[in-house]
Amino acid sequence: MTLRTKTFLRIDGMHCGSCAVAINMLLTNKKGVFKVEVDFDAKKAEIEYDPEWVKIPELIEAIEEIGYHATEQRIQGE
Ligand SMILES: [Cu+2]
Repeated sequence: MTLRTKTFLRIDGMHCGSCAVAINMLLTNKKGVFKVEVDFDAKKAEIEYDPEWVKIPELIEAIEEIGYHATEQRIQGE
């Protein structure tokens, strides 16, 4: 069975569009991540993933490892 969940991360420390591309590639290569959209202007990443395969703290750690700061944004009412 495949679960599909969507979450948003706030990402600090991006300087330009290629930072966003680097984060996008990093997350897209993770097992269990289906879709990533990183918005440099909004300092935000939208991630669709399977929580059975990958946990958000794991993704946050990977982002921190390449030098950015990420925090999960809980969607209100969900
Ligand atoms: Cu950059």
